[in-house]
Amino acid sequence: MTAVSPTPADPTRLLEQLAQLLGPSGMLTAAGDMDPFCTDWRNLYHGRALAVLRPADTRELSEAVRLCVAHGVPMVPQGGNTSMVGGATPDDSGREVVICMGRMNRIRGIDPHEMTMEVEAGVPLKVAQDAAREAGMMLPLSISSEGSAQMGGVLATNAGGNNTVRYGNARELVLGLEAVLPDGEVFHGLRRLRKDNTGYALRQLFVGSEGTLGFITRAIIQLQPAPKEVEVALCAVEDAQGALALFSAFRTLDPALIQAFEYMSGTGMALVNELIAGASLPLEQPAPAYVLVELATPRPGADLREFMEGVLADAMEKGIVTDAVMAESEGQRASLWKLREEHAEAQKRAGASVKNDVSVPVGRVPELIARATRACEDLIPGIRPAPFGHLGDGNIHFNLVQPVDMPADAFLARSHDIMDTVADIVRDLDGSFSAEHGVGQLKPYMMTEWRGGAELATMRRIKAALDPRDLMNPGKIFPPATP
Ligand code: 2HG
Ligand code: ZN
Repeated sequence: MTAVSPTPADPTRLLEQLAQLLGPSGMLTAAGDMDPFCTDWRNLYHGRALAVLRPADTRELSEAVRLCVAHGVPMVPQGGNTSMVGGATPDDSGREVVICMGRMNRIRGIDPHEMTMEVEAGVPLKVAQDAAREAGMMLPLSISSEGSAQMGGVLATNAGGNNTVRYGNARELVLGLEAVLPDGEVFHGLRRLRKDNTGYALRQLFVGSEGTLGFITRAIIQLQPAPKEVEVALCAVEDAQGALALFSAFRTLDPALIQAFEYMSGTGMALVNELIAGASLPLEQPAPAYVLVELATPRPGADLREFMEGVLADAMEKGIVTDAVMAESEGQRASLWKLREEHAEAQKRAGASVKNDVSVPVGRVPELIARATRACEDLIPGIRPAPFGHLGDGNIHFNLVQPVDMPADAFLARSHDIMDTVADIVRDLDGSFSAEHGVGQLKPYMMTEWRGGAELATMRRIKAALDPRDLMNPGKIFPPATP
């Protein structure tokens, strides 16, 4: 890859051209206005930008990219700015432009026969979900940040979330894509075909590329039938072994009914109870760990409740589940989900925390949790392991909250020790160091060790072929190349 020339000697000309192209509502240059776009959700990264661009459509975006390339100015794509790994935050050089997709926010159509939705990149996930629901269908992707996260970012990061266990990651939902390439050319792949075996599936290159190969601008999403029956239960278990046994009990009987299977530690749940208004545990006693299970079917009259009750009764008899509550109404379902969805927010309020978004083969989750808990407690006495997440996918957010009596800075100074400690165990269990949050600017240093050799070399060759001057979201995914 050729290094980018430093800041254009004088960016004034570029800024004039961009202002002319995008108009007053399409560009911000005052530091105060740009601040929210230069800081990530976790408050880990504080960058600076030359400008924040807000194109209104694909043509404007394509033109803006051509101008930036002509001036050698790096571009950072940004959707809802909910990245957990600083993937959408500029560096602190002040020479990058942030390009936000928020004005490209139309749902362009829903087809009930194909069960597809065509969305622009800036549509918030929640808005897309609601539109699918109003049309009698479901967009089967659900993440804690869905109110802010936008479809373009969800796809660019191959988001996972709560429904992956049944419907797959964002990648599995995409039939077609339109993207603006790093040179400004438009990639027209907005096809809506189930079958299209015509060479490389290029759309999949952009999914999970974290904005390093261009901007996703539009997509065709496969929807699913709306569930007619839904049952949600919160179960108390002794440990992750119990949670896994419960997962197997449901899976053996009918895997197609499991819409979500989420694990939560007692520590994490206690933080939610304490720090989130309106959240309260509906069980008599706090437990060492919990499972939230959601079953759903589009078939009316399927006796889902009876099925759930049967599995839970059997699990209680075997001592796998020690207590359980099933939601009786949509309101109660939402209350149970709140206990799970607010984990990230509660941990943010509890002080400094270190996140490990890891995955292992599902049968190894109990070992992961037991070993990583011990190792982290040995490393920093008083540390509060609060693992939770998508047990059904083997994806655990092995998060650690600072000890109560340790200053946040001192704790964060140990972040890499903690991440390395967890990573060693994950590697030993044949897992991944980033299950669903991506690599961003937080974890490129792990790529060489985990994805080195031919794998990283191939990624670099693809990147260099599409973006030879490394102008698209530089510093994300890739560690600096060693000479
Ligand atoms: C979730 O599952 C998100 O709620 C956030 O992926 C996880 O805060 C986290 O580590
Ligand atoms: Zn998650």
